[in-house]
Amino acid sequence: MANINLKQREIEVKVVYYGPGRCGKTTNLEYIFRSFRKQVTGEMVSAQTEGDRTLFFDFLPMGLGKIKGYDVRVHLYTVPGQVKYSSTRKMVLREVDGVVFVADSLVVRREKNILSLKDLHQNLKEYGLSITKIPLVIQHNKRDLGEQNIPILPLKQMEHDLNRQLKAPSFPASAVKGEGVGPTLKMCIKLTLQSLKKQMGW
Ligand SMILES: Nc1nc2c(ncn2[C@@H]2O[C@H](COP(=O)(O)OP(=O)(O)OP(=O)(O)O)[C@@H](O)[C@H]2O)c(=O)[nH]1
Ligand SMILES: [Mg+2]
Repeated sequence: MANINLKQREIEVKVVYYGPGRCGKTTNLEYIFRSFRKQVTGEMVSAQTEGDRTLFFDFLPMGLGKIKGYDVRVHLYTVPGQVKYSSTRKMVLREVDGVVFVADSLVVRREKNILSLKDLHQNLKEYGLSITKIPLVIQHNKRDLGEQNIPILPLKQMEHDLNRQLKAPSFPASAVKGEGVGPTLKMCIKLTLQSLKKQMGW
């Protein structure tokens, strides 16, 4: 449930970018930081990194203006995708309101995508949340690699692997080019706010 401050009339929702190591979560946030200047309300914080690997999390605050007199803020986070940071991933997911699952289109990452989605499912469950109920968007990232003749998974295959039961809204993307990043974020925010309104009885 979102963090609601009745006195100050502020609502804070948390959106987490989840997915296997190197799928492009941090790259999504970097693009959002550069491209949504109007909505971004502070610096992007990358808490502990090693090269381009996230060891803890990335954080980016955004403001969406007012809804029903409440100042609505969205906090974007990424988890560290590497398998060994399991407990940090779970911690970042605490009190999550919406999730973007970033899948890697590389053929060699097929199994990693599936395992990471299972890990998300399990971690949500441990917080009493359901992957079928939480606002969720799936992003099939790195589509640009196909143009360089690097083997990528057909979208149909990725949808079958990851989304045949969930049937979440999904977007092809290239986070390095910024393609599909905005639509992914906007859809996740839309679903998250819909769910918030429902919870608030609005
Ligand atoms: N070609 C291509 N490369 C990408 C894309 N998105 C990310 N990358 C590259 O993939 C590498 C990993 O990207 P990150 O954004 O750091 O991945 P991450 O998901 O944050 O990884 P962890 O922090 O380890 O979980 C970087 O070298 C990125 O430049 C994309 O859409 N296309
Ligand atoms: Mg990262």
